[in-house]
Amino acid sequence: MTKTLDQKSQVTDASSESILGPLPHELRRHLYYTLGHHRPNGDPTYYYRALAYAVRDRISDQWQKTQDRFAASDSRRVHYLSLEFLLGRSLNNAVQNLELEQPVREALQQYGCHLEAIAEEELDAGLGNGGLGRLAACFLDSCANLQLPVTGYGIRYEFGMFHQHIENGRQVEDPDHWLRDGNPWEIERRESTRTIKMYGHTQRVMDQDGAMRVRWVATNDLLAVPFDMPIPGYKNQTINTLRLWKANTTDIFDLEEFNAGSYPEAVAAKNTAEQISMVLYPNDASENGKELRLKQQYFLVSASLQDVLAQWVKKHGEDFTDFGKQNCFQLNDTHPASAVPELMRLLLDEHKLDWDTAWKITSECMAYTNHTLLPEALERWSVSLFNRLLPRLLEIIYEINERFLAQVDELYPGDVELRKRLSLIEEGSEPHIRMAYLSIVGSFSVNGVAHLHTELLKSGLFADFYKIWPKKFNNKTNGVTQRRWLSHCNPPLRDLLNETIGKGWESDLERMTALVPYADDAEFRKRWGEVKLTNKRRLVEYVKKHTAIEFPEAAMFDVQVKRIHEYKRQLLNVLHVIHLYNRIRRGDTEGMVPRCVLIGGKAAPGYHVAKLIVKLINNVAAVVNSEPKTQDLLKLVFFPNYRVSAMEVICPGTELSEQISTAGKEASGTGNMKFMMNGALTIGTLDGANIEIREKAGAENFFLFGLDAAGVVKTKQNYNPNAIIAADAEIRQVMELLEGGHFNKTEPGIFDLLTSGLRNPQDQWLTIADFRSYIDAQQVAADTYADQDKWNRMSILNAANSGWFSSDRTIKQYAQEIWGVEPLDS
Ligand code: HBZ
Repeated sequence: MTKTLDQKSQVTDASSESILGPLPHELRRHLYYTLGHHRPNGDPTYYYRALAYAVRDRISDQWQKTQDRFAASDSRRVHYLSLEFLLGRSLNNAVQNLELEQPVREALQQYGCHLEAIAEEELDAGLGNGGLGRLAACFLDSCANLQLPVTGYGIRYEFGMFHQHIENGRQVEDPDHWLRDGNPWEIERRESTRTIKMYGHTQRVMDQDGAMRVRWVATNDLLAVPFDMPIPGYKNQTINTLRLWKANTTDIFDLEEFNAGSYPEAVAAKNTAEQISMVLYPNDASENGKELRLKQQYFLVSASLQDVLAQWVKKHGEDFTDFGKQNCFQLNDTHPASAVPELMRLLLDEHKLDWDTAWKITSECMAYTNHTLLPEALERWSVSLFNRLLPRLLEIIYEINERFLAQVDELYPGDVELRKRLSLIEEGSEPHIRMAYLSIVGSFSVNGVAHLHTELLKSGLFADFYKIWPKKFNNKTNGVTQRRWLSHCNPPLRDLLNETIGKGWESDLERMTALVPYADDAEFRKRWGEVKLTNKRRLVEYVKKHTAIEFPEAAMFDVQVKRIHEYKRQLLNVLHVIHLYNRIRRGDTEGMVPRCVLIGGKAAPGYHVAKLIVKLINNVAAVVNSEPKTQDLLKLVFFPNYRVSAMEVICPGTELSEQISTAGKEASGTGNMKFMMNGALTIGTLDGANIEIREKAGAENFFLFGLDAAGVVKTKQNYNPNAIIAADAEIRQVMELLEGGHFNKTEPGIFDLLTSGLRNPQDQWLTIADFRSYIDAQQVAADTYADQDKWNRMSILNAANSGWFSSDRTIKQYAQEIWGVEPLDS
């Protein structure tokens, strides 16, 4: 029966001191009184929302306690600044981490609902593009798991990553209004609102203490309102915080306008301010230089730094002696790089420190992570834009640059070329600020995200800086959280692991090595295969629901899901599918292993070639899937609207993971790690973290192909794709099908841009150079698959050796080697 709220004795789970009733009661209460839904009609969205509130309530006490613990401690604190946090769904993660699965299932029973169906109602929090944003989310999870005092700071975009649907084979974007029905996971904290300045100009004035100080005046101000989201640790009573800022006007009523009778105009101004947190920029590998994007970056940075400083002042007053030792800001790529001049500004202009003191503090607490070597992704902001929007910051950047170049002069007197190369300002008709350089100069740590990537940074892109400050540079190979990416998304495998090696792997993935001996156990290999089959069946249903294509379950499930980009070479994958199709057509099917190829991912809306690749995949799929001869031998689908929650179904059912980027281009990759944990084998190049995956799994358990990074550089000097095509009959036939219009009979010429790119000696991605080697490696994979027992053995060894790729390991390294923070036990 319904119990009263203050019957403490009836609390059944985590929050023993709280005033909460039993979960079934709380679910009903939220359904009736929070949502006003007194006559449940079976609409699952209401159950989802009521359940989310009930679960959030259970988080609340522990959340407060964790924050109190952080505030009371003198430990160094970390602030992870990122323009993106690709969280996905929160409900199941919270239910599992808080050990609420049983009570939740029971509570839902009263309405005849299943947790799985209700969880499907939650919209993904898609506040990120891809790897970089998802990494930030995995990191927060691991920080909470390890009880580290780390807060995430980001933007509460009203519209997250666009939704993708396919029309006539082409990508169409739809807005992602994920907040439409409210967000039960957030709590607004109006009391911590901050004011952000933009535009205006600077003045030099004599302060009361006789010092000359700069004032940034005549600014256009706006407000940053924080919304906190809980980040629950795994069964450890720790709840960390992700603080997301929403932009607002300082005052709805601009008094002057109001008094002049322009009430509507005054209210309309609200729009301009709110635009700043309106939408996530959907580019994952290029900068577009838009003013609104710079506003977003500065908005996040200024609000977050002010927040941290306000908390500092509350505890220590205006004594900043230890601020740099007690705080660390981790910059997730250069997007929040204006944190360097902004912290300087706040310390100089607001807190009245002198330059040397302020600089010592700033460069003691900033750390920068680089995620790309691609030149088009390196951020540069035009000086004139910066000057207009953030005039005070530009002055500070100039001064940082002057002092830095003076240091360079001392080290390398008279080396004018070096001075030019290292300057934070790139000269030219339109001078630009090099944000990566600003980040390096302003930070005590610079890291890459996989071993190869860091080595390439040191020897290439940042070589001059590496020469000056070798100790600043370090590697932190990425990782992913095994809670979401194994335990929660793959219950059949979770159960088998628990039964076989015990439960500890969920917070210590290295324990997976206990599986190694089981690779030699025939009975276990069989069970391993059965688990995979269960997951494949789930994926079959999912694919059928979203594409109407039915994958035969006995086929090899071959998957490439990631953003669509030329360097990731989805095109190479398609060429291979065309090759298999061509073999089938000519009757060369002897010993052919049935294969289902799934490709998914979003193309940046302005990236024409990537969108054309999506179209090609869809067109090839249409032909392949309707050809009677391919029958159950070959299927291709483009999976629409790939996102975090889709990966949670795709990953467990995948057998072959495609990691086929041009060597030297993929900084790390993280999907590769999720697949490995779930027992997929990788076909891949020696790029990013693939190299480490192969080392850990053993070369014999990895399908390697293609040029390595050095080979790529060398091949480019004398690349002749046309000669390769001419000399290889199978490759030639693939090109003939493509160029003959076989996949675009009603739309002649539409793929010419792609085929001429493949044939171009200047093709940066060397697709044709790696094609033969790829075909051969795919054949080895197929031959291996034909021996299921052997395949299962290799699959077990991949999962068993995936411990290194837990983000817990990555975060321990950040904590020890960069941040200098220790766990704060509950
Ligand atoms: O970061 C990715 C890398 O491509 C991938 O190799 C790596 O594993 C991952 C995590 O370290 N980079 C991105 O995802 N980058 C972006 O999404 C991006 C977003 C906005 C930009 C530029 C890049 O303006």
